Amino acid sequence: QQSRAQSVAVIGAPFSKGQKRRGVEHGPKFIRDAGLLERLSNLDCPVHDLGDLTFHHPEKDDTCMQVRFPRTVGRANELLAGAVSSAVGAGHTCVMLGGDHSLAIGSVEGHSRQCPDLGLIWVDAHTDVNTPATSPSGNLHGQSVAFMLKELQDKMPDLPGFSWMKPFLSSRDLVYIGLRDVDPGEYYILKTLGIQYFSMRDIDRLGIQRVMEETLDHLLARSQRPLHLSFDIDAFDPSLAPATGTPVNGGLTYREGIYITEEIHNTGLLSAMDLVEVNPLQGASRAAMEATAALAVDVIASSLGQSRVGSHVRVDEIPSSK
Ligand code: 4U7
Ligand code: MN
Ligand code: MN
Ligand code: MN
Repeated sequence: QQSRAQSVAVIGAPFSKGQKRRGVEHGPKFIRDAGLLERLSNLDCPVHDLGDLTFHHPEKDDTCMQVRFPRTVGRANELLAGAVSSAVGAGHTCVMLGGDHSLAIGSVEGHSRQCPDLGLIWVDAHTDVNTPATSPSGNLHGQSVAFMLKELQDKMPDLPGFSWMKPFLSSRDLVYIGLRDVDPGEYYILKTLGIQYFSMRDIDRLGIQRVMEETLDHLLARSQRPLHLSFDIDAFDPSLAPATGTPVNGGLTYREGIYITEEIHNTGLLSAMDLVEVNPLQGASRAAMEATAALAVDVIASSLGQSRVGSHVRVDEIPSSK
């Protein structure tokens, strides 16, 4: 196990215009209220809370090629990309609290400005690789990866709000884990680009240990490189993470989710991460909401080194009771 006392920067992104349900903009406050900073203070690294970004929503933002709120989402991601780039440039491991998953566009783009060779691990029930033309919903949180991939460049229209960026990631630099709801157009893209993925069925067959071995082997076998983890809370089973906008049955167990993040931490290469799609207003009860937020805190803490056997907190002796 690696142990480097890298500093951590937390950036809140209270934003919801990549999808239709209200509430996901309260994610950052909700995850902080569940004790995130206190938990991270137990790890052996300094933590800087950079607060929440303030997004300015244009007054008029008409749908363009079926895409909803292109200018609002584009500009929000431009702002986020700058913030993530500065945090990583300053030497921090950057933690972005969403907000909906369209925010990964800015988070990963900003990270890649500092680390052009990064590898991306996308933990999600969904592939989020629809293009505007394949999207069944028009929601940008289901299209984030399509904006990143160089191989899809000629399938992407020039949308208002997105002129600040261009595709920066190759399909071989991406691995999906947890898939179980993939649209027809997305499946075609997955197959034709040969993207590495592990669906819930693959996890059933191989076990999570083998899945992580193959994931890290795929991204790191040729050379060590910075990793970006984009974790959509809906990767977990809805019984564990009910407070989210697009739950899908048959998701990750608690132990599978935490094993994924422990293995990523143990590479010593995690350089930025996202925790997105926590929507407190989608929880059926207060308890459901709080369980989802507590799970998000566990995912982040575990990605940053919290260990199930407690080896991240040091004790030097057994206190004497004599
Ligand atoms: B999330 C969907 F059609 N594929 O494109 C779409 F099923 O960030 C869902 O993973 C996308 O939560 C879910 O709208 C986006 C739909
Ligand atoms: Mn460690
Ligand atoms: Mn997602
Ligand atoms: Mn999802």
